[in-house]
Amino acid sequence: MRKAARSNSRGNVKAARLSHREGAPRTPLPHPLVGVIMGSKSDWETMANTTGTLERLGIPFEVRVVSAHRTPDHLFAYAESAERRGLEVIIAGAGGAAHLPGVTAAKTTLPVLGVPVESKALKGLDSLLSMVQMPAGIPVGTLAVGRSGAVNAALLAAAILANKYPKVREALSRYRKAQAEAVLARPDPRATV
Ligand code: RP5
Repeated sequence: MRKAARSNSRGNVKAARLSHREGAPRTPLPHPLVGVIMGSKSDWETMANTTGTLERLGIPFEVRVVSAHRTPDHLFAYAESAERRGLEVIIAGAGGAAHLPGVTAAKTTLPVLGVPVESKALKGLDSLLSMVQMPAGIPVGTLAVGRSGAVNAALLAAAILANKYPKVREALSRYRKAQAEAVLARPDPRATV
């Protein structure tokens, strides 16, 4: 599993053609601002794309396995204490009957972003619908299924934090600029280098 997470991280770097130095603020921000949670250790391969992107933007985060159905009391304690502990955004990844983001959102007023993890049985359609179809009153900002959603959850969290932290705004701008330059530098899709 650790090997998969490492190779995912490298994959992101390659895809966005970014280095840590290009994206991250020069002076680190203080305590964790983003809580990255997932329903199972088996979600880590996907969610490593979230933490890898946060790392490249220099955004401090914490990462935990917290299950809505296997450890519901722990989830309640986590969500209830999140704001008090200084978190400003929670990113929750889960698969199948993916109620983790919805239950988390019910227990905190912090913004909760949901990453639908691709499930074996239904390829993540179950995860997606479980998150995106929240009834009116408790929102979950649901991203795409799998790696795209995991990366974009980190970028959306950065956009939320950028309203308050100029360093994050700058890091996000650098990320976008490097991404655009990488595309413009290789206009021929047949090129191998
Ligand atoms: C969900 O069930 C998790 O988020 C995971 O995606 C899925 C399967 O979990 P495991 O059986 O692999 O632990 O709670």
